[in-house]
Amino acid sequence: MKNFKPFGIIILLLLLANLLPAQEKNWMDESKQDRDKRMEWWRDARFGMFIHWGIYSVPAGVYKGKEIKGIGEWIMDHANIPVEEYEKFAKEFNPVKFNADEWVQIASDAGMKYIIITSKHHDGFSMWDSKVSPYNVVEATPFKRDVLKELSVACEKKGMRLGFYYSIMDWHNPDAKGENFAKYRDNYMIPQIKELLSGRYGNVSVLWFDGEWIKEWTEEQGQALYNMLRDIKPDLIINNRVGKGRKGMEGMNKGEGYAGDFGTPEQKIPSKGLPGVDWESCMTMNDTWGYKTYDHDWKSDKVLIRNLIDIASKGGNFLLNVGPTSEGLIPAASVERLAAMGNWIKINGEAIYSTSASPFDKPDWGRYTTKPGKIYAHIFDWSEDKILKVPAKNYKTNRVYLLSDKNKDLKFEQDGDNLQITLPNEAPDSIASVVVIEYEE
Ligand code: FHN
Repeated sequence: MKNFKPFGIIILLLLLANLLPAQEKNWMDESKQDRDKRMEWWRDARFGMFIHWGIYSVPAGVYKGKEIKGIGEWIMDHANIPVEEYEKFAKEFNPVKFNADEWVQIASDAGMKYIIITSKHHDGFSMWDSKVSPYNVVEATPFKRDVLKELSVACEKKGMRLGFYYSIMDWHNPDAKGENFAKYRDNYMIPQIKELLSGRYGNVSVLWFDGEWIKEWTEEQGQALYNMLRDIKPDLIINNRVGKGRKGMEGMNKGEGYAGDFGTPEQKIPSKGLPGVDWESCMTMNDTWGYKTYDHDWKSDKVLIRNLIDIASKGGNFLLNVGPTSEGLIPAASVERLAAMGNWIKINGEAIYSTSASPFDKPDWGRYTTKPGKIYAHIFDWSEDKILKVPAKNYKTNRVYLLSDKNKDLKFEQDGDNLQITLPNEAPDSIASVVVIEYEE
């Protein structure tokens, strides 16, 4: 053993260790503390903008002169448009009025704290400069601009969080259906998602999957993808549609064995929220996600503002959709409504951001949200007797006031189990007026 070299043996062992399968980290086992830290900005944000934008904004709900029933971004399917025909919309996609700074400004003025945009919807068209496929906004359109890149730069400037929607289902790639699915997954979908997380698109905060219901996609694949993505970007937040988490339940993760960080009720607000899990209701402003020229069924300011309050009172986030036109504009009807929401939030945002679900049952006259030391009563219907009763039994109340008039105290007295607050004669806001009850913790 004259030539015994411990150094050589260590190298040999290291080489052997490399041949063994690496112990993969299961990010779903994360501690509550780590999870709370990662989810903090998202929970505080409460309000985000969903953007459905793609080449479906060119037909905008009309094909061969006929108005096609259903949501705009599904036109390829609903009108049975063959792939080669549908591809032609790319050649007509030239949204010269697109201005990422303007979009981010609209979201910011509305009080939204994050944006989720479709990077690739079910039609398979990529809205960024993807090297995986030429079927993308830079190579296949006269526009030739990287939409996601421009938006990421604009978001970074404004401190707006950005996330990408990605459809697992893909009507364009022939391998995405049937026995070649693994080829699509490994050589197309995953490389594309890696591009999105490469750093070129800034600090991507959320990946928002969809189209997971296809039979080729399983919960196991979803969990593997979830772990792979968190390996790449540990602070990433991923919705439950990365796996089969929305099937039969809106919750996921922790205990239930489903991948994903938050539930995604669509076009609805769960009547009691989803206690114990993070969740986000996504909703359209009219009846379509992708732009349709003839959909004028807009929700009113009142419905939208009250939806935001209702969701916050149940501990959820509101992801409100806009469907920009093929010129690159967010429809005026959406911009007006977002501005109205922003005006309400400018006064009452304190009762939305960083709040938790109501500590009390839902009252007839409105909703509650809460924060340490504060209860916010969002009054929809101003009572005729101008008395607000809050079941604040074991609270030591210090002060009560309206968010619209913070310096003026409102009278209150404890009456048995109820705190009775004397309201002014007129509601300061006909949609929702917020009364703050400050108490000693
Ligand atoms: O089919 C899609 C639809 O087009 C839209 O993108 C919504 C948004 O949540 N998700 C799907 C259906 O669940």
